[in-house]
Amino acid sequence: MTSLIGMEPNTVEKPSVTMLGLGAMGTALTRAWLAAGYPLTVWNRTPARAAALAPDGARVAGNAAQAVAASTLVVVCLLDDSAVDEVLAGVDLAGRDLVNLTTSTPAQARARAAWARSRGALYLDGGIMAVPPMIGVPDAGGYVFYSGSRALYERHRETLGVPVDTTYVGEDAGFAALHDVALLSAMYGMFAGVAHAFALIRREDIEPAALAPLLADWLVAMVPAVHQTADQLRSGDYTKGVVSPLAMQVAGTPTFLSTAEQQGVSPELLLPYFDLMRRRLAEGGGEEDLTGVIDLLVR
Ligand code: FVH
Repeated sequence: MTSLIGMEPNTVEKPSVTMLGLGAMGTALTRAWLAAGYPLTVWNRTPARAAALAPDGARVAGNAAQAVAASTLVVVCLLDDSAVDEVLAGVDLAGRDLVNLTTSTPAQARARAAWARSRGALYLDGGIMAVPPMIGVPDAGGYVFYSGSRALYERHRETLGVPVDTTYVGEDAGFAALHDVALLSAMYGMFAGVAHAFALIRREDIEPAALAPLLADWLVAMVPAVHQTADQLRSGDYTKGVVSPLAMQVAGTPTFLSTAEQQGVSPELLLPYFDLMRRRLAEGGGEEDLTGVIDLLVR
């Protein structure tokens, strides 16, 4: 007979979760909770997506109101804010802990928090920093920004952390969305630079696969500069620790533009940033880092 000495039977009941929205992300989240033994009630506009989860143990609700009634913790992961409006219109949210993982703007998140409060629900907004294959994979590096009710976050922290890590960024319900969009905006800026770099070699006898690791290593080497930017913004001294002054960098911009022209590549991704660099130089920021550009962006 197998000895149970030293083994804790898994007697702690896991809290039940209601999931509204079973697209790629909602399904991945649901599967991770089911795999960890959480009782799940699910609903989706297209019923087949909910039915597909029943064999794995999900209880399929007939409509959104029934799903919401099934658990205190209600997680919403829909396409956009107007889908949230449609799905939750007329649904009784009193006493529910509403966690909205639908991508939204900070203003939409704040309005949704007030809307939830007016219906007697606590509200937490989430910004997902992961793609579906990263969900349920502990070392994949994904996480969700949460903001809004700290009490709600603390109450469900363990459950919310099952599919993917969590990072709480404050009581302001708009902060999760703001952090989400800030990081993704930086990502798009980086992808724009990567697109320009590949375009430069496109017609040459250089394998993209040969450039890729050089590009990746260079970007990784440059990334720590964000800490110096933050330090300069905090102190207000944009010349602190400068290695490559703005004047020198602006002097180099014709080389980038001429190279683009010679390679038959449009400079349209670089020009807006170069224009801002020149404007800051004209204002007297020649000895500074690139940090002054930020002040030109903030209207
Ligand atoms: N997938 C990703 O890579 C990103 C990663 C970062 C975070 N996003 C955001 O997550 C939200 C959901 O994204 P998703 O990937 O699950 O999106 P879809 O697979 O397109 O599923 C959309 C679900 O929303 C339902 N839906 C859409 N409109 C309505 C509506 N008017 N009424 C009711 N439900 C609606 C849709 O239902 P159905 O088409 O299956 O009937 C899906 O359940 C999103 O905010 C991303 O920005 C994902």
